[in-house]
Amino acid sequence: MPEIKADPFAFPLKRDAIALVVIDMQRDFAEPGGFGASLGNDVSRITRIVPDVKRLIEGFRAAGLPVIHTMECHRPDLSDLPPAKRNRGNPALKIGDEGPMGRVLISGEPGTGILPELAPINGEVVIEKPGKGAFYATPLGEILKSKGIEQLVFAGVTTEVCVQTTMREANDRGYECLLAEEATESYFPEFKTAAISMITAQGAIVGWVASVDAIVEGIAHA
Ligand code: TIU
Repeated sequence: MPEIKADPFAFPLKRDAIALVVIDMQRDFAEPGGFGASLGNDVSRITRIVPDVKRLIEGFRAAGLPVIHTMECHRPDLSDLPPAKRNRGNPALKIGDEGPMGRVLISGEPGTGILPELAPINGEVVIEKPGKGAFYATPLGEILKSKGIEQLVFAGVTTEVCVQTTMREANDRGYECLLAEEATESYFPEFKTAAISMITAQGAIVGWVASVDAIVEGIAHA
């Protein structure tokens, strides 16, 4: 079986059953005036990974493998937004409020959209998710099943919140999970480091981590 050089040990690649999941590379997390900034975060940390995420996406497209995008967002009537989530963190702009990029994290608003450099192309699945995890209250599980996917590569933001939550959900559902190290980021560098340690500890208890180069090379040459 082909392998991808990874931590804590080589990732056993199933070339016909792997997909990329790009988590929440949305303007609301990466641009001033969005949700991430309203929570008091330095969003420039997020924009810096865009070239690496792009390289990974292009590697999957070139290999003819599925790319799935997620967006954290809610219905305009807020019926899928628990008050406990709306009120959490006391942000300057709450989810659903009118901000400089439209209503914060609401489906269809400009700020909720994926960064233009990383925009989905025709045929790629886009999952709108009301939670931090991409399996909760979404069709992701059924879509992966219908495509015969058994392994998932993860990129996107933030490493310890939506990426780690989704990796844990996927791991419990039987998927082998591989995180692309330079293609994920946190507002807190120490949280990214800690999340990667938690994921890969105890013999890859949640999953593996590898460089973008190792992943792109692995899927290209398998
Ligand atoms: N996508 C995602 O991670 N949503 C968050 O709210 N993350 C934070 O780190 N705030």
